[in-house]
Amino acid sequence: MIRNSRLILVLDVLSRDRALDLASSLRDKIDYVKVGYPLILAAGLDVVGELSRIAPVIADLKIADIPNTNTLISEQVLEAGASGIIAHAFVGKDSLSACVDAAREHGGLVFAMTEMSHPGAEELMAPVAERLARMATECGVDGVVAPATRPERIRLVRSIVGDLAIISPGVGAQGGSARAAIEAGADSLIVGRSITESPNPAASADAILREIR
Ligand code: NUP
Repeated sequence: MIRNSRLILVLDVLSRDRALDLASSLRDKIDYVKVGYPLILAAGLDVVGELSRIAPVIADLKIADIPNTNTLISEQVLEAGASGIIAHAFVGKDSLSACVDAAREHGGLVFAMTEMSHPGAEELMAPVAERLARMATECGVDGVVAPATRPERIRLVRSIVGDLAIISPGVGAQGGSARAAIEAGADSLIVGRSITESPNPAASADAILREIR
């Protein structure tokens, strides 16, 4: 269970060695690392297994396909060593449930995307985010992803998902405040560039941890 965890380190870097170095040097400050297409495409799926020996891995492939394809994608990353996966909710209950089923078979967690953190998400995702959060809850996900760039939306999502985990990207590089996101109801912050592109990643991670503790 992710609740009470606080920092998920985003490894959107294109080098396996850099990813492993960052994870190793920050392992005492973080609860999970999150990898997505940039690192997996650049370094190969094996990087998931390598990282999982340092910290639990959330695979952020924003899985969004028909149920059968969602099952195949989920199985690939879970078998490679991921402890959690992120899937889009907008594709529907059957597709999201396929990810939940695959995760259950592998002892992994599923986080559903409700509303993304970038400005463009306000156009089409925000108007349906409450429905997506409700549907995700009905599918039995472990948590949802909600935007630290819009804390009021985290508060709204919290009122819908009850005790499920809320993990929030958008802190720092995208303009969101770590403290505001936690105060609005986020359990964990997903943070990348403001740590990984800092001249002193450890100090930047510490600064975020101080802000939320
Ligand atoms: O809504 C979302 N916003 C977002 O930034 C959902 C995501 N999964 N992400 C991811 O979080 C994004 O793809 C990136 O990997 C990370 C944020 O990184 P950064 O802005 O802290 O560098």
